[in-house]
This record gives sequence, structure tokens and C-alpha cells, in this order.
Amino acid sequence: MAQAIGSDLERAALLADAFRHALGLAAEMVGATAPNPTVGCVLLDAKGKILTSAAHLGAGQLHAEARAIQLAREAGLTGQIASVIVTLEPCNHQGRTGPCTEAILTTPACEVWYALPDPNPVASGGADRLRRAGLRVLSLADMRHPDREDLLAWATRLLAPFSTRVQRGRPYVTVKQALDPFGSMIPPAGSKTFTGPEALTLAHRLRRRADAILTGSGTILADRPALTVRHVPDIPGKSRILSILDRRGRVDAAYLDEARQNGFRPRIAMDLGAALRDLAEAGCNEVLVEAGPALLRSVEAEGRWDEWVLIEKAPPGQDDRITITHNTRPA
Ligand code: AOF
Ligand code: ZN
Repeated sequence: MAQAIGSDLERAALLADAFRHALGLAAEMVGATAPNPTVGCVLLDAKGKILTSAAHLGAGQLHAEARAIQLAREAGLTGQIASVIVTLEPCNHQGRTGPCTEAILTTPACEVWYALPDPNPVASGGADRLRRAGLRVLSLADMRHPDREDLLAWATRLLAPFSTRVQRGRPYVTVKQALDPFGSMIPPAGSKTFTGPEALTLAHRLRRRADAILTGSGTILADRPALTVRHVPDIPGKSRILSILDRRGRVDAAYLDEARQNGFRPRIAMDLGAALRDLAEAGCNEVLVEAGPALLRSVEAEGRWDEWVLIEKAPPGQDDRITITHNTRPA
């Protein structure tokens, strides 16, 4: 077995760098992996030098660890693998792909550092499995480095859409709400928005990372919104569910057809709870709510949200500035 990176300060710094690198790779895949989590992995040699690194690219494809190991194999570096640094506990199950624990055990790695335990009961247990096989297995919480809390917070945020779906049976809910200076959500007659390009880009970034958009029949009938990603490049090949709360069946077939042509899979739901359950069952890790005041009131009253992005236009006379506030619901 290769020698592991140790515990002195220099090695802790290498480890923190490796976690930062792995988290950065995972962050690039936000919105692309549902129903799977975003995961990044870095393989180090005994001196703490990066051999290969990889992210999980999407459901059905290799997990981050398996991909990093495959890259090492292709580069003839397998024999030098000493440490595996990964943003999620290696899986221990046969799913769409094989268990990462077994992939790791085919290498000379003697040490595994993972950021967070796997919240998915079906796949968890990887840390124990690797320990039983004689590896030194540690989590980011064990790392002695001043950046530990920041890295943990980043890892937790990256995993939140997946862990929310797995643990709470609903997707991570992001709400986007735009308000004019008088607290109204209704844009002036003849226009669909009252905020400028900055808010528009933000809205489209939120759509990009979402696996579904949730809205109400009122919004559809009033605006016939496209709800597509246009102001930022979309994730190639991604199709989203468009969940519409429409108890009375008011949304017309022509709108639903248009939505399909725009790449959506439209679904009608009777209430918020049913819509969220349906989206979780369909494998959506994150949903963006773009809706009118009535639906937003239910979301708030029922506490079914995780991040509330408020875009407020400044009162007249104060330039054309907007304020963007990201609120996170306390766990
Ligand atoms: C991922 N990517 O890099 C890791 C995952 O059906 P499968 O085989 O893709 O397994 C999915 C589960 O594997 C997932 O729910 C999670 O618990 C675990 N780890 N998943 O998609 C990865 N490390
Ligand atoms: Zn895995």
C-alpha cells in the first residue's frame, strides 16, 4: 500500500486544496446530475500531488471516484494513488453503476477523505466498507485546517438539492420573487418584467440549475411565460418538468404543446404538497418557483422553501438599481 498524506500543517494545506478542487469540479455540474448528486473527486499521490480529478457528469454515467480512477488508469498512474478526496462518501451499492468502494479497492489507495456522508440509505455504508478493508477513512469534519468550516458549508450547499429530496421527499425549493418599490409583483401594463438585465440573468441562472419549474395557472393565463433558459447558456440536453398548479383545468392545450416544444415535460398538480411529492418522485433535486402572490403565500405559509431570492427595484429617483437578497430558510 502507498503511504498516506499525514497530519502535519503542510499536508493539511494540501488536503484543503484537494477538497477545494473537488468541490469546484462538483460546482461546475450543478443542475446537470439529477436525480444524482453533484460530486467531485481528486486522487493524490503519497506526496499530496494531484494525479487526476473528475466530477460526476450525470445519472447513468460513472461516479466521480470511478471516473477519476479510470482517468488514472488511462494515464498509467494507478500505482501511485495514495489518497482519494471526494465530496461525498463513496457509494457502496450496485445502482446504475458499480460501487465506488470496490473501484477504490482495486487501487493501492490507503486513505479516503470524504466531505459528507451519503444521505441515500440505499448507497451509504461506503466509509465502513472501506474501513473494514483496512483503509484509513476520514471525513472533512476531521480535517484540522482553518478552512474546514467554509469547505463544509460549501459541500453542504452543493449536496442540499440531493439531500433535501432524499431526506425530505421533496426537491430543494428556490423561490424567485421580483417586487417593485411599492411591494407589488405586477409589472406595468404592456411589459412582463420591471427589472433590468442583471435580474434577468439571475433569473435565468436559477432556471438553469433547476430540474423543474413550478408555477400556477394564473401566471400561465396572465403571461403565457416561456420559462426557458435564454440569457445564459443552458445545460446541453437538459429537459425540465413544468409543474402547473391548475385545480380547475384552466390551462389550454396550446400552451402545454408550446411548453413541450420548448423542451418541457408539463404536469398538472392539484396542490403544492402533491406537486412537490410528484417532482421528488420524478427525480427532481431542485425546483424553481416562479409564480404569483397567491402561490408564493402558500409556499411561505407551509414553509416549503429553502432559498428565497428577492429582487427589489429601487424607488423612483434612486437610479435604476435593484437589490437582490438571498434568504435561506433555517434548517
Ligand atoms: C452519483 N455520483 O459521484 C456519487 C454518487 O444509480 P447510481 O449507480 O448512479 O448511484 C447513485 C447513488 O450513488 C446516489 O444516489 C448517491 O447516493 C451515490 N453516490 N452518486 O451520482 C457520484 N459518488
Ligand atoms: Zn459511487
